[in-house]
Amino acid sequence: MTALITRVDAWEALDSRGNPTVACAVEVAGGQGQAVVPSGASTGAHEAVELRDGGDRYGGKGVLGAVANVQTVLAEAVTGIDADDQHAVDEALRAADPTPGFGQVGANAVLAVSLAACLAAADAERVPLYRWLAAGSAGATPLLPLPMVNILSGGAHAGGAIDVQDFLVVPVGADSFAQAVEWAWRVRRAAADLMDAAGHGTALVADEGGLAAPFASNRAALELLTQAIERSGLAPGSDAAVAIDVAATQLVDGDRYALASEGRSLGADEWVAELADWCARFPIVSIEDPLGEDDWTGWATATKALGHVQVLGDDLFVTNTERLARGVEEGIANAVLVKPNQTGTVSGARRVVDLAQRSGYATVLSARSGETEDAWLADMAVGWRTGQIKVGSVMRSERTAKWNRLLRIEAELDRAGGSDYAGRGALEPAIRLGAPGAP
Ligand code: 2PG
Ligand code: MG
Repeated sequence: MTALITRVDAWEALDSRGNPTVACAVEVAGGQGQAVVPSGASTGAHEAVELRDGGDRYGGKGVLGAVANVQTVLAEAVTGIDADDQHAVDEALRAADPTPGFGQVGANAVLAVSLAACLAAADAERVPLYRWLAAGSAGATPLLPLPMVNILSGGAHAGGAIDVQDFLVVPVGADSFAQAVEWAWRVRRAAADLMDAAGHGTALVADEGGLAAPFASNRAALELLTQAIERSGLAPGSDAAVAIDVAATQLVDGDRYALASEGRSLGADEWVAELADWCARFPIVSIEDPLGEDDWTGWATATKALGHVQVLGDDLFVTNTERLARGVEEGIANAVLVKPNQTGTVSGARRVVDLAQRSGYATVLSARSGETEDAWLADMAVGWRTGQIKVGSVMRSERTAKWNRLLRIEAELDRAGGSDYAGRGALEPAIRLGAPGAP
């Protein structure tokens, strides 16, 4: 079948932080798709360009320019193209703006069209999006991802309450996605109880729905999360483990890393030694962005010292094949965070997943701190078999939209004969790769 693009429309919408963002609808022969793009706060310098208007409107964050670019140059570029061929759609978008990171028209404009076209193609084929996305790889069957769920927030998502940005629970011992969500919920509730008992407020939540408090130290937050796992009746490490996103680009202070909440500043080696000590004391299975986005030397040291756990590159790789290829070549990190808006097209994100999977790097598909009510990210994780997903907390509708979609997919597949859940196995490639003595 063909699904020729007949109409492209765009408008300015709001994301979960209340900032303007680009929304787009694409009509094809026999179907339609609509998408709203997310936006980060702890963004990497090497991400594709987010075009904002400046001026007074919405404090300079308006996206009417990006919307106009969709309505004119991008609509013209893709009209008449077969949306069944995502590569052709994304090539046309690229031809309309060949600058790096879509600097002219804005990657926010480009991603809105790329996603809406993908959704329209699936709609025209009358298949769920995850099946449509899986169809791109020979023999790929849907795989429910292991979730990483935000419990405590700091950094740019919580007014700097603490330095490390995300403290997450990973229900590694759960047998299904639904059980993993219930376990994460239990840990979240236990963490709130412990924080209430310690006199920290829990009514207000951070950008991704995480709890936030001015803990005495980053270690104190790790201690609380580990206690919350125990208090939930789960075994720390085997049932539920811990992941952190340091988002260390935000901590860079010259050639040092500043822990403002602890009043300390550490050199890269000292900082990596501290992280290794955390790994020895707490059931940590994954560390994202332990070093800054351009500190390749520090990253090499970190991979050697911490490579027995998942070492995950977000601001380092920015969903960019060239940067990931350099990481693979130099043995830096062992996993990649994939955020479609860091690269601008569905195909661009897919290429990064493919390169990672070919290279033995684990993949974690991720939402942004500024999210939308869309759920396509859930289908992408299942269809592309990313194995892991990070969406934020188990509350706030922009987060639950993704969890709820995954719960529905699992239930549907179970009714149809059985679902496949990545579970504990999702973390194993990274752990094997990084194990001392591994090739
Ligand atoms: C991250 C994301 C999501 P942001 O750093 O991984 O937690 O945050 O969207 O602000 O970059
Ligand atoms: Mg990150």
